[in-house]
Amino acid sequence: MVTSTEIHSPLLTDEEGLRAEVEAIVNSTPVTDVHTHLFPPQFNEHCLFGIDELLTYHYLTAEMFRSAKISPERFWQMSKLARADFVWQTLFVDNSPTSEAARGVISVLDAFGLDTRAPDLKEAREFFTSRNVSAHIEQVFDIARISGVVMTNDPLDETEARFWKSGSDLDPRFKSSLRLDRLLSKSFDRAFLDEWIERLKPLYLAVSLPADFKFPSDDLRDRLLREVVLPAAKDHQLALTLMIGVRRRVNPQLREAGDSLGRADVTAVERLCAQYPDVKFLVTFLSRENQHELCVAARKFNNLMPFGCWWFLNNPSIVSEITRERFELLGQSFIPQHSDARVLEQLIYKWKHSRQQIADALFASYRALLSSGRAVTTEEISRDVNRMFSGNFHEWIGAENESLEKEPSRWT
Ligand code: FIX
Ligand code: ZN
Repeated sequence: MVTSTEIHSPLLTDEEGLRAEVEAIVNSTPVTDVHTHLFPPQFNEHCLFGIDELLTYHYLTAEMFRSAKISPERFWQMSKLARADFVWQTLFVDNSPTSEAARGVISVLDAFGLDTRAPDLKEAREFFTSRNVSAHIEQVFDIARISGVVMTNDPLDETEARFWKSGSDLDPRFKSSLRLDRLLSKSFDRAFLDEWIERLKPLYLAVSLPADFKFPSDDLRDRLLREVVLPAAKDHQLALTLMIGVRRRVNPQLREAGDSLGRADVTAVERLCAQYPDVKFLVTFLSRENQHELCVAARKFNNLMPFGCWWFLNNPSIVSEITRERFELLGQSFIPQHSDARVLEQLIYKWKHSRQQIADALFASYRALLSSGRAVTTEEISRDVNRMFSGNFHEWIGAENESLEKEPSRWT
């Protein structure tokens, strides 16, 4: 029987009406993009946008080598514009762009009314170079319905360090996160980390870890995590983001397109969560095989927040599977997606495509609930989507009690 003790809006008992409502809410709710590699113009060469950057994205480089007869040496000798032309010719003219990354470029061109079957890049180049960067960022955020993006900030990067040390104000649409990968491969002390936390005011600390990551372990990274990073996370009340399962440069000739993945050991995360109950962990795994174990670990530790369908998992069929699995095991206590965008306009396609899968999976959950005897209301759908698209993250970064309209201190 369909009942409700407190009805604010009508119960959605008709499947077609329910589907329409879920799609409308998922498509219009602003999202906080919790992990990207985007930067505002103040970061000079790190601020990437436009068709040449879109086409030379490492996802597409890897795919191009499968369809063109060109050696990596020759490809890397070409200028960026020539590489973009080559990728367009190979993947979009000589072949149909059906891969997720290639279809993504089509979604971007379509969003701006550009010719998706163009024989060359003339029109697209003219369009993107004519844009005012700040207005363009605004428009992209608007189309993708993004309320803010979190950057990946490496204190050892010279361009970044120049910006942070200049004391300039950060573009408020971009938030910082302190990335520890390079630091953890060297050595650093607590004073150094505290200084960078003070400078960046990051929303969280983050590290990507290899598929063979173990905790505990007998190495420098383990010592630094235990002695420096985890105590700092606790003292500053900063969540620690773990992105686990990457195998870097399995084919070094492909450069940044040469990274792969491996199945990792989820018990390492369970031990971290158990030993550091005062630290909140945001965790994603790169291997599809780890996803179910991650959900089960999250059921055991409420300081663990699964997030995103990372990199090789960001394909509609896999996003659909993982999201449904998470609904079934975790309710709405997870962050369904992040974009990992490196090029501004990727926000458009990554979020458009993800929202489609999230809406389908959420509709399927509510339909199952309906068939068990409980209907949902529009208000409840909005509450659930808001929780997943921003609430869970704001809780993890300690901003959950502050109204976003009032621009909370850490979030702004
Ligand atoms: O380590 C990371 O943050 C990864 O997301 C990147 O290194 C990777 O190259 C990427 O862009 C995946 O989407
Ligand atoms: Zn990333």
